Amino acid sequence: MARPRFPFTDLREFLTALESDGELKRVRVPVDPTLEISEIVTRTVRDQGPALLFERPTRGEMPLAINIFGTDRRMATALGVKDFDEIGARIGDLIKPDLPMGFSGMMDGLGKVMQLKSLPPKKVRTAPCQEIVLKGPDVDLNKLPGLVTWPDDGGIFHNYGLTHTKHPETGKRNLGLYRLQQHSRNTLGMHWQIHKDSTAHHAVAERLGRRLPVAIAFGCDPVVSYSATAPLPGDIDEYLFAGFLRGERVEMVDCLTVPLQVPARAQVVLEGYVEPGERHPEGPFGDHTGFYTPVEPFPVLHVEAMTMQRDPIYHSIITSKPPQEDGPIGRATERIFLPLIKLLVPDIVDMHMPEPGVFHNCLVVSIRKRYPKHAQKVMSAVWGAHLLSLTKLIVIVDDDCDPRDLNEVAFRAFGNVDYAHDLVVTSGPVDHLDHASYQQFWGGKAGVDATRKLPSEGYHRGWPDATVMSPEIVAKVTKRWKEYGL
Ligand SMILES: [Mn+2]
Repeated sequence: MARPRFPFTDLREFLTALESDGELKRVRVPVDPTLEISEIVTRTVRDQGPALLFERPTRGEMPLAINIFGTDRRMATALGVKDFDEIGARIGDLIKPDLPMGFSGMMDGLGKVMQLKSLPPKKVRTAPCQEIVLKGPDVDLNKLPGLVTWPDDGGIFHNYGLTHTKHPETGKRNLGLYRLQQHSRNTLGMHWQIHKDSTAHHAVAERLGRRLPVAIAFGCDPVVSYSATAPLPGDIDEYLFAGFLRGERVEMVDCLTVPLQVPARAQVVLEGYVEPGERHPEGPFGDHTGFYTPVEPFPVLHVEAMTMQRDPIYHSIITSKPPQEDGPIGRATERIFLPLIKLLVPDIVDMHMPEPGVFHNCLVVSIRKRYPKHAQKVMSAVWGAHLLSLTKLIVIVDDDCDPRDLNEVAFRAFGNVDYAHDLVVTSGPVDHLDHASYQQFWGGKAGVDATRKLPSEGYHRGWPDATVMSPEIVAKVTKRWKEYGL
């Protein structure tokens, strides 16, 4: 069989492509989804190893695919590019013509990109994801090989369930990725963190005193699975974004018991509702922060229907202290969204979230400094920008520093700073999962201005020149290198 090509129609095609690239290995012996798979995947990710298909998990009734995005190369294959910057450039080119400014500019810009390349989902009437239908008492989440990832986790979790909701008033759809704790054979904990789009939908439903319909899809085509993680502004449809990335429309089908649509070629779909006011303790769960997040009350999904393909494959992901599979996902997002962030903050030349910073803990930004306190202006802009606002530490460097070269960044951040002048300390919202802030949801933030300082900033000593060897000598030594006998 020929290797399937991008855009992949479903998870199975992507796995076939990975297998023919030598990027997928099958594990044929029985393996325990409680902890054993977690340890295997963590080691595999650390070694930049292949995607894994566990053919015989000892819980559930189907094989489990994992680590499918575990290297930058596989993530790029999933998105049909060699380099993530290709997508950023496509977005950048489309919005350049009329240079919108500011936050609304970015939203308009992104909206325009999506409309210019408008590839909305295509509705189909029959779908592989509904080949098998289980309703009411036949629903059993134990058919899925949900994982226990860490020894003190509160139970079984489903970590790659693509969650579909609609805003109860505007009808706008959201696709998001939230961990799901299996409370019983037909209920799940919805870990809707405070800053997330589905959380907002749920809040509106509760205000109206209405049930919120929810549909969760497991094992979608890799672009849709990636799009669920993308930090899109709340009113931008993830499926329009997925269509733009795929270059082809996503086929969707009506759910059987809720007024929502799901990808027709999903492997497994759960349909149900969240009752207003209902909460159940959720957690603990070992998250990507590298720590257990504490038990908190979260909404509960009552699953009323479970549909699936005839021979489904379940998809999941492991979260832990980096390196982990969300690293490549985050790096793709960083490159894809850079042109949009530049629209919002045009001063940014380049930026990078170092992996040990777990996304929100550290952002390095390079700028071409033009006026006094320019670095401080950029810090304020970042702290005001959509989900970047959750960033705790911002390091600003000059544009002759590559933000991905962490040794060079550290050299500047350690050496170019007078802490009485170049440190900004403030407070603001922090990630729901942040454990260091003294209270939940907000805390202290710092900005380090590691740029060269100007006389107009009160620095009158004359910034020293960096020691750089003259090019003639570099050339001479290169030429004579063998003569030295070194
Ligand atoms: Mn969204």
